[in-house]
Amino acid sequence: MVILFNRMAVRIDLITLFPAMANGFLQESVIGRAIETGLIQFKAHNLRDWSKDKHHKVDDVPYGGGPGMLMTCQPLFDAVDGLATPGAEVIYLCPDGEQLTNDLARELAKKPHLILVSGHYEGIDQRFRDARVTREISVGDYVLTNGTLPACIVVDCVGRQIPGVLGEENSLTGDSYNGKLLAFPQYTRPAVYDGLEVPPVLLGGHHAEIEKWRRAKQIEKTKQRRPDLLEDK
Ligand code: 4H7
Repeated sequence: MVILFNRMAVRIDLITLFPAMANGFLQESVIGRAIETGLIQFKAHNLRDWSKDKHHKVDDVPYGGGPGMLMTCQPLFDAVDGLATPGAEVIYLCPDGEQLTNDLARELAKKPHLILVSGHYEGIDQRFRDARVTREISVGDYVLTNGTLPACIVVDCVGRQIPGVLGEENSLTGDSYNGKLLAFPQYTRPAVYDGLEVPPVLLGGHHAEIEKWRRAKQIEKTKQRRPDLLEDK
């Protein structure tokens, strides 16, 4: 095993106000196993641990007014400067970032060190974004109360691209989007459940016919749901 996946483990640090949320999510499933075996070197850190304020404060009111609070510079700069290694990519999860895709996840899986920064309140001081953040990523066009779930989504999506993380039963080859088509419908035993039948072509064992059927279903579904994927770019 060790010889097969002979590469440096990817190190991922997460800076958040809710480390328990990330640990709960990432301890489960195949990513949890990869962290346990050291294929992914993951640690969630509490931003408050870097606050020099006597009450461990990490937020303040925005200059110019407006609703809500912003995360202040000091804990963020100290956290990142304390954790960073020379090749580290510092990623801020925010609704206005570049959209996460499998292609982006594959690119990030090649980096030696990712530092994920989860925002809370109304966001963070722009000076930290300008001075330390190397990449801003969004997990989709919707708003969440904080960036910790988006950060977990990045760890999951990047983690499964790291050689050795997925077992055979969870291979990358069937991914939708890889071939720019949505997935075909799948069925398992029994052949009839409560009167509901499996398409007969799948029961015949005729592999060329099965391939043809699956491809047709993929195209049909992609036309219906994601016609944008069929436009050549
Ligand atoms: C940065 C700036 C990511 C992070 C603002 C984060 C969605 C995504 C956050 C905010 C996120 C995504 C704070 C703006 C809460 C809205 C009510 C945290 N939401 N928020 N405000 N799509 N929220 O990746």
